[in-house]
Amino acid sequence: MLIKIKRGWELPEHAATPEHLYWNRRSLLKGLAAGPILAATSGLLSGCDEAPPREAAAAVEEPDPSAGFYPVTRNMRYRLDREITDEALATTYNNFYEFGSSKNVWQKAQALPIRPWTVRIGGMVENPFDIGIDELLAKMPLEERLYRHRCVEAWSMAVPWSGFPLKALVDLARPLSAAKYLKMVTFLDPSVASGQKASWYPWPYVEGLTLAEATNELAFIATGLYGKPIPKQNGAPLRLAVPWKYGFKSTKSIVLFEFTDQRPKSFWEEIQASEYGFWANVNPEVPHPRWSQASERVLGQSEKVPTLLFNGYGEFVADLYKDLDPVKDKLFM
Ligand SMILES: Nc1nc2c(c(=O)[nH]1)N[C@H]1C(S)=C(S)[C@@H](COP(=O)(O)O)O[C@H]1N2
Ligand SMILES: [Mo]
Repeated sequence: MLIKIKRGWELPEHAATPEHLYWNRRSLLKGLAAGPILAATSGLLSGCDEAPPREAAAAVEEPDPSAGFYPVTRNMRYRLDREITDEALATTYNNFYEFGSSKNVWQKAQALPIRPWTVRIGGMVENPFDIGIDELLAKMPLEERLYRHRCVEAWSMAVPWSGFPLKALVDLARPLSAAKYLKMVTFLDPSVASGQKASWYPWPYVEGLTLAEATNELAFIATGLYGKPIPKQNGAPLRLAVPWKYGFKSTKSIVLFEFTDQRPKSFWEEIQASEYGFWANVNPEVPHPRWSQASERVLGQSEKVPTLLFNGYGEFVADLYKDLDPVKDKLFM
C-alpha cells in the first residue's frame, strides 16, 4: 500500500494542553454550570455557532449508577496535538440520528433509559451471553484516553473518553476462529427515539469492524467522558471510539456485539454506499464525493486545521491495511 505515514511522535507535543490547565478549565466549566455568572461570561463561547444552551452542563451531571467508577486513570500512551474540546461543546453538538438529524439533539436524547441496559454478545462465539452494563463495567479494565474525533462532515473534536479496550470485550466473548468481523448494533426503540420513526432509515444503526481492527489497541469502548459516565447524547451507556476512522463508524448506545464471518453492511452504507463505505479510514487526500476532506473545523475554533492521514493514528493502524489496495478496496471511503 502506497501511503506515507507521519508518525504520531512527529506531531508537535508542545501543543498538548498541560494537565493543570485542563483541570482548571474543567472546574471553570463546573463553576459556570452552578452559578449565575454564566450570562456574564457567555462571551467566552460566542463567535462560534456551537454556543451551548446554559442548562447543558447541568444536565450531564445527572446521577448515574456507574458514577462511582469515575474518574479513572489516564493512559498517557494516547496523547493529543491539540487542546481538549470544551465539555459544553462536545456534549451539546452531536450526531445521533435516533433523536433527529440536527446537531442539537442532546435534550431529546435524555429520554433514553440506560438502566437496565443489557448487552448481548452473540454470533460466532463459544457461548453467546447477555451481560448487564454494570456487571460489564466491573469486569473491564477502565482507563481514560485522550482521542481525536473526526466526523466525515469535516468537523472535529478532541475528548477524554473513559472506558476499556474493545479487545478486552473480544477476549471475554471468545470468538470462534471462523469469525472475521464484529458487528455492533444500537438500541431500537422508536417510542423514546423519535428519529427511529422515520421509516426511510434502515434502523437500527449498525456498524462493523474486522476482528483485526477490533483487537487493535486503539479500538476503544467509551463508557465515560470528561471523567464522568458518558452522557446519553454521546452514546450512553457504551459506544465505540475508533479515532482513525470517520466518526460515523463509532456506534453509540450499543446493545449487540455479534461476531460473524460476513462483512456487516453499516447503516450509512445501506443509505449511500457511494459516500459511506465499510472502511471509512480518514485521509485528507481522498475527498468525499460532495466535499473536500483536506481540513477540518475544530469545535470551538474558527480556524480550520489540516486533516491527518488516519486522523494522525497511522503508527498504530497503518499495518492493518498493508495487504489491501487503497483504491480498489476503498480504504478511505
Ligand atoms: N447510533 C448512532 N451512533 C452514531 C451516530 C448516530 O447517528 N447514531 N452518529 C455517528 C457520527 S456521524 C458521529 S460524528 C459520532 C458523533 O459522536 P458525538 O456526538 O459523541 O460527538 O457518532 C457516531 N455514532
Ligand atoms: Mo459524523
